[in-house]
Amino acid sequence: MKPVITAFERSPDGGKGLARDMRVRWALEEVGQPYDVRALSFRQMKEPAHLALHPFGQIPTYEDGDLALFETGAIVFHLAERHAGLLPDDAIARSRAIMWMFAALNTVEPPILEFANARIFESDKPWNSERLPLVVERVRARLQQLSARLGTADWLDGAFSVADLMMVSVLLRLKPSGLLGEFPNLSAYVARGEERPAYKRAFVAQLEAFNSAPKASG
Ligand code: GTB
Repeated sequence: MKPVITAFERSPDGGKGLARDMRVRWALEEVGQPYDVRALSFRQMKEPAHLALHPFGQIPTYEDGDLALFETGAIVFHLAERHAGLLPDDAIARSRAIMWMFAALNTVEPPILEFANARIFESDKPWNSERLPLVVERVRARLQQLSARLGTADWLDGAFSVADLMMVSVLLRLKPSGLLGEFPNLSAYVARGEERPAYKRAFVAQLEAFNSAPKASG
């Protein structure tokens, strides 16, 4: 039996691969694990059957036999532990890769999410024009630090790992804003991630799902 993940029936990003099922798809592709997708409408995400799997009524989830997981970081970490290819063999390098995966989720992503929320949900608020520059500065500061650490390296810590999968996924959310373009080494880093065959397969799969979904979703 193949593992099953959940995803938006029709992602609000229009198939740009920004919803978090993309991170799980990418990890599954990197380790060569075939999977099935259960597509959910917004209504289905809040129904008891899905809430039993995901207490917050969100995607993605991951089911494999007796195991059911929610939280993208936990799912991707689980895949990286169970399969070869996403974590170094050396125990110390492995801990560092896990550290970077947490850094992506806990240190780099929060200001990026705040920025996305400010642009999407707060653009009509009278205080937005004062707040937005502060939020942008917080993102820029994090990018500056990350850019300085990455330097001229291809990946965060040696070979490509789950750390890069997560960090590239987090940074991709910034692509339309132009902020990433201020840091050429980060732009090139993200492009390297997008060039990976596993990323491309995952991207095509989510785009095909978007294109074949019914236009109106309940
Ligand atoms: N911490 C959880 C995790 O990492 O798994 C967060 C999961 C989450 O935010 N899921 C979102 C969701 O289910 C989809 S990915 N939202 C519906 C809800 O909460 O009711 C976040 C997302 C959504 C849309 C875009 N986009 O359109 O660009 C990008 C990212």
